Amino acid sequence: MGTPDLNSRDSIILVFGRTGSGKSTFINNVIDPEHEVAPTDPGFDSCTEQVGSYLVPLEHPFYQHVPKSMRSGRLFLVDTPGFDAFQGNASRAFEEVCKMLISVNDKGAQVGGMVYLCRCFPSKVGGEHLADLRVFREICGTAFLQKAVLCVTGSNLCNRKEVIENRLTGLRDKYWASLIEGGAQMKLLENTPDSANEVLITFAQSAFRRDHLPALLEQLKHDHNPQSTIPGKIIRRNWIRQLTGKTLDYMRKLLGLNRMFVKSV
Ligand SMILES: Nc1nc2c(ncn2[C@@H]2O[C@H](COP(=O)(O)OP(=O)(O)OP(=O)(O)O)[C@@H](O)[C@H]2O)c(=O)[nH]1
Ligand SMILES: [Mg+2]
Repeated sequence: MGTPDLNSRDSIILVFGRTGSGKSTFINNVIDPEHEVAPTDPGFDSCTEQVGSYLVPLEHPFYQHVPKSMRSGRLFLVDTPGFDAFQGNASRAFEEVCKMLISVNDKGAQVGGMVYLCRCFPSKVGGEHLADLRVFREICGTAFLQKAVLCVTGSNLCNRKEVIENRLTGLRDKYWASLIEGGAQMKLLENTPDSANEVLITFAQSAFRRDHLPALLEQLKHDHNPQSTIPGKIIRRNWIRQLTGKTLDYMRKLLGLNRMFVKSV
């Protein structure tokens, strides 16, 4: 698993989102709903630990929607680990994504689009969510937003329509507003093949068109070092912030224990 064997007619769509947002589930629903080609997990820990690419089968209805002149290429979906997932390894996951982008570019293939998944019901939209969104924004840049689809997953966890509407409005009008103004589309993604295929077909007209490059790839073309790119720097900064927070927590606990020990002697 890793970078697919691409030729210049092929295209990839990258799937991003925080851990547990449903990236691998989306890919399974498109590629093969009967078999779990991309591993998923309902537990608390992050599941996907490496970037993986999956060929959308050539008999998939997606290709029928691609303009005839571009229909000779193949489409791959790229599953990514959530950049929030493994603290220390977030930079490693990002490096893998960069390596794949460089290889796609070297082979003359296309980055046909990006999907960003977000759960409808995070407890609150906190700092980590915003940091993740910022990384996605920087990966896309401005022009490439036209090839981005923002998806809300997990809406079936609530059966009150007005609550779901309220969450969607919050994302549309506040947190995702600038991305949508820039050209990104927003979709409700259910955990079904029909819904996943509908999202995929959104890309049919543009996935093989040679127009915009993601901002991250533009940066990598000048400097292959992922850590020199803007999203690379943000991921690293977030990791240092998390590590500092954890160290401080640990020291606080240690000091608390020491006080208890002093009191008891
Ligand atoms: N209710 C509900 N559950 C979902 C949905 N999408 C995914 N899930 C469940 O959420 C869990 C996590 O989904 P994954 O597809 O593994 O999430 P991921 O984004 O790939 O997670 P990482 O690999 O850890 O980054 C699985 O148990 C899925 O069955 C959805 O739309 N609705
Ligand atoms: Mg996964």
